[in-house]
Amino acid sequence: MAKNMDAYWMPFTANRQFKKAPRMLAKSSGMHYWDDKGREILDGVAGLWCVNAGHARPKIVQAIAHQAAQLDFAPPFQMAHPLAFELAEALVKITPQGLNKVFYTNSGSESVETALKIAIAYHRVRGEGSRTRLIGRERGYHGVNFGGISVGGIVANRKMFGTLLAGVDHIRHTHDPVRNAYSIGQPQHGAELADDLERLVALHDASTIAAVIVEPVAGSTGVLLPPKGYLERLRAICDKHGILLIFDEVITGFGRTGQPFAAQTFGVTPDLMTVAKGLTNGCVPMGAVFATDKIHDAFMNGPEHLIEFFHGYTYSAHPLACAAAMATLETYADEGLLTRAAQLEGYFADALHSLKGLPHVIDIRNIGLVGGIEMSGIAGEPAKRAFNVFLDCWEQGLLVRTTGDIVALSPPLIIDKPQIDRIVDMLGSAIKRCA
Ligand code: PXG
Repeated sequence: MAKNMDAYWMPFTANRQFKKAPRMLAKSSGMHYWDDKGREILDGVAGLWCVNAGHARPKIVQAIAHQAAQLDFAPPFQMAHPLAFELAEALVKITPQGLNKVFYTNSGSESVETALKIAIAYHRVRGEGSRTRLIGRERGYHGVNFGGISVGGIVANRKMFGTLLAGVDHIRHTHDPVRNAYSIGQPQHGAELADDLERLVALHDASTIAAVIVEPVAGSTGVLLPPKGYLERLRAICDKHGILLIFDEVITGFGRTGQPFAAQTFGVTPDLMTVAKGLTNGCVPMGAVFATDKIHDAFMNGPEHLIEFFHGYTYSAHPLACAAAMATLETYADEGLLTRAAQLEGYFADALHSLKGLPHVIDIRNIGLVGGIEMSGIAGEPAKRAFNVFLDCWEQGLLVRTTGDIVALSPPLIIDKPQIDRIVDMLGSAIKRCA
């Protein structure tokens, strides 16, 4: 236990509650954490949707240690190191067709800011500088920086922070429990919600709109799946109006939905794609934006000695992150992890949906190795019921995530069937106890 807990102001945390009853992690390996008292905790959320290959994987650990001794830092502006290029080549082998260019960042939030800036600048370099408007979606989560919370649609993340970016609008979210509750995989109803983009085109005119950003599966807001046909329709409307489509795959990237990327699972290819988390198995902070050749090439004009895109971070393509990402991709390939969620999807879905009928459970949603269990809230105390379930799971030795009154599951992709059963058993008994 830390001696003094005053100085650390914790992110996205109920600080006072935490400091009264701390939950401290001390060690991790494979599917498990251990707390500071030596208790084993089964990881139901891959840390925070990121440790897709499980914890402390040898190749990754060794790669980071080796790299730290070999080349600790390399300035990324007007300089480089070979691993940055090798990693980009390795990445574009698994990205959806056409997304062949990689811009490195250090987090999902930075990937989002980067993608939004690329979109606006792209239209400008090709002579359509009037396209500056950004469209997000209600309930969307795109990180915590100003661009991301502007296109995002989670009210608690927005309301405290003033007027945000100008020129942003939102299409409607796709959550429709009346028609779609307890869907297994993609819900049947709601493709027509994509037409909401036509409403915004009618209001603002396409000539003012740069891009639309959505999560293929909305994660942070509580696991909302795209209705069948929805993403296809969004793609078609973007094409019709010359609007770029950005998929935020920070959560869905690197195998979560059964293919390397959700774009492949759903058969819809965006123009820009943001990733982070599973890129390095969560071991070193790193994010990236994937862009089409067409977008990248539009910037490659003007005098050759001039910088084409005035954007980047001191730690873009950090050697330790590149080493971790290379070893992560190798581990994914060695063990077939980027498609393993597709094999386990049926078993995971059955296990999860067995919780139907438990007290206060009002919906269960799933795809690949992502699950959401929605509960009705305690009257006048939103988010309390799910938080109680979270605490009960922790006491039993299971880590889950909650948002509002929704419990989210996203275990490491190395999970086996008995571990799926254990997660669902512990979660079920927590739900009953918290009824
Ligand atoms: N986009 C998406 C879709 C995300 O899920 C980010 C961007 C931002 O990434 P960084 O690396 O800047 O945090 C995320 C992050 C949760 C939860 O409980 C999810 C995230 C972060 C914190 C909590 O669901 N996702």
